[in-house]
Amino acid sequence: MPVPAEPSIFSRIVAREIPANIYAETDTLIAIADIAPKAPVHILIVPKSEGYANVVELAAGDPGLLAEMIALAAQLAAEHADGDFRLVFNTGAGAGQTVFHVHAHLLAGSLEEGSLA
Ligand code: D5M
Repeated sequence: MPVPAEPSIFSRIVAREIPANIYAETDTLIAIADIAPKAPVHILIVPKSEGYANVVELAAGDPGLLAEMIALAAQLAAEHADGDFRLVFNTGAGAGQTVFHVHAHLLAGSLEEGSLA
């Protein structure tokens, strides 16, 4: 699969080239605070590998890694909120995706109707 010419903002965070508030890190994933939170708990769950631009590509290419993302979301929602959560995968520029390195928005903590990332 093609490798992007420039590292994404998330790859630069994984490489510690730019700072982030890191909630969790595994061999395959990093979880960071979103820079512009839309909910009391707003964490981005990101594969360290930059190989997949969006969740559709990830689901087709590495469904196990997608399952790891969901399991980490549940863990973080239990640790930082009441365990209930919303996961948002913006997919495509028309849907608001701005970083084309697949990531899940974990939203939790007293969510209101319509509080989407
Ligand atoms: O979501 C991309 C998200 O990434 C958006 O909510 C802002 C967030 N972002 C961008 N730069 C940073 C840094 N440096 N730290 C933390 N969060 C960041 P999308 O679904 O692509 O619109």
